[in-house]
Amino acid sequence: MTNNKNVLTWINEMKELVKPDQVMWIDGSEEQLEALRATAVKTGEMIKLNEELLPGCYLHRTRPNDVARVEDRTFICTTKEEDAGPTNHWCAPAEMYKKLYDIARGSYQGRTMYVIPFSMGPIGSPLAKIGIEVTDSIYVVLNMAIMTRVGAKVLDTLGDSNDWVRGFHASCDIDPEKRYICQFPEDNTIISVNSAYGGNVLLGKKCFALRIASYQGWKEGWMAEHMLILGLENPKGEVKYVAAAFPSACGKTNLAMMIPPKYLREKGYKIWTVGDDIAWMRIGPDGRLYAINPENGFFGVAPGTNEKSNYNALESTKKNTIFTNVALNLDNNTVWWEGLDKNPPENALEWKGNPWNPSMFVKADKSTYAAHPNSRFTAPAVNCPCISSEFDKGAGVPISAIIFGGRRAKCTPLVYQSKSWENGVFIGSAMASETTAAAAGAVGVVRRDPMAMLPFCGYNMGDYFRHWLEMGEKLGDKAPKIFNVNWFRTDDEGNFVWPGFGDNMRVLNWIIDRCEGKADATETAIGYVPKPEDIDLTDLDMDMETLESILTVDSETWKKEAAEIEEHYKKFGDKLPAELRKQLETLKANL
Ligand code: OXD
Ligand code: MN
Repeated sequence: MTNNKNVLTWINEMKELVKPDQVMWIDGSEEQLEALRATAVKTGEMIKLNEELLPGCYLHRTRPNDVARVEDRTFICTTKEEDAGPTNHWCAPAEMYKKLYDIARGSYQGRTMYVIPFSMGPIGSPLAKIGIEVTDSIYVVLNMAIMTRVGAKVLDTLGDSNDWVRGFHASCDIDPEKRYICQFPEDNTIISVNSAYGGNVLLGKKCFALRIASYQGWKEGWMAEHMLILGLENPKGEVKYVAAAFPSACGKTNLAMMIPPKYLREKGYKIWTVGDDIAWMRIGPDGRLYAINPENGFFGVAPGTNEKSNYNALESTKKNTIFTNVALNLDNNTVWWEGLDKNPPENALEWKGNPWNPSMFVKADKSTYAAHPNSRFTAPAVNCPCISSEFDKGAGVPISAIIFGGRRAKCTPLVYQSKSWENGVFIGSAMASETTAAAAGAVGVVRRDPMAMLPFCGYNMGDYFRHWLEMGEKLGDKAPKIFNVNWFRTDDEGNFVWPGFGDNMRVLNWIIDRCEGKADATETAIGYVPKPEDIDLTDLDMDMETLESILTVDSETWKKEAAEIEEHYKKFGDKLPAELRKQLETLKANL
């Protein structure tokens, strides 16, 4: 499929190392993918679901010890430890290559080596990048064929160039003790061994599109961010785009595909989804910041997804989707997960494949759930009813606003605008979210997750902050405005005050109006906060006092917050840009 010498040399090296029985190049044709689906069904790797109710859909189960990303086994392997920084696990490249090659040596014997050429971003887009993943898993091939653009066209576009990312995956024995997810940013290389779970093995996603790409962006002057991208259309038909970063469990996919409240829909407001997880952003010819979604599908968390919480995501999963670790309804050969509807199947297999019925469910005990809490759907983006017409164009969309957010019961107001780009970078660098009962460990503990990139930044986070500041200098007055939102403020009884979901559109409208100089705000110590009357509450059962209660900035709470940020900053040492320290000092003085 290619004469590219660098590609052929590397594939040969990998072949010599793992000794497959045969090599299959993924050409992207439907015939080849269909044959692979048939093979996977035959071997039991995938279960074909009801063709009438879920056409083209399959169920896959991972090993019970292989159900999530493994941050403690994820490494950034740079020559100098300092370049990986204080927030990443580091190992010297030579040592890690040796360890991984020793683990993977000969491990494809009796198996097929699949070679997947893939493009992150529309093929040929000036913002896109190419990778080649080698794997011994059909599940990986079929997921990559949904999540990225794969096939011969990618190699045609690559030509003789050596600008591509090497991704090597070996399932080995799925041994958690020998599981490693390693990025070698200086070599454009990723190696993942002993896992078969999506986030660890779909190497285009977190490994390339965030860890490797963030490093490339630092070196090449662009940005790879853990952000959704959405377009907000007003009744005049004008679309404004925003990019938003949230840590996990804060509703990123829901916001990306939100349905506006009825009164706004009737006026003609619409939301268009460009991406739900990753944004690659570059300065365009007009000096503005343009973003593409490098992915081609959604790798979404299934539990909690339903017609109300996210109609568009659910619709996206109704055809040509791979489900992982959800329950199988044996009566009609469809899938189910907690929170899908109120009709759990009476006759089912839970995510591990054991018999299950609703009487076995104990809410407090996750081990009784039918679907794994991190069970997933891999759905083609084209299935999404609100996919943006810009999604596939490759030119990128101009970003008017960047939004940071987290889950904070008390501290952070519903929304506020930073005072400048620098101040916005400060806000992003101090971003935090409270742990929930959904995860093991103490509830309400604040975890700092700068720009939601803590597990995904492929280099020293101090340098990453500096890169953000430099991008702002280049963008000058064309820079997007930076905001922070918090949908999770609670009242004295601990109930969420803001309704969230589609009603978040009310906040987005204020954000867009601020970008256009059309909305008012009050200047506070932390930034510009809307006056209660600036947020449209039409048709919402909420009074001004209640709204005001989640817009307040309490000095005492924020003094504690500033002290915590100071502590958080200590780990970056000399790498912390002086501008950010100055921002912190200014905040303290303002308070
Ligand atoms: C994540 C994901 O873990 O998108 O952030 O899967
Ligand atoms: Mn993510």
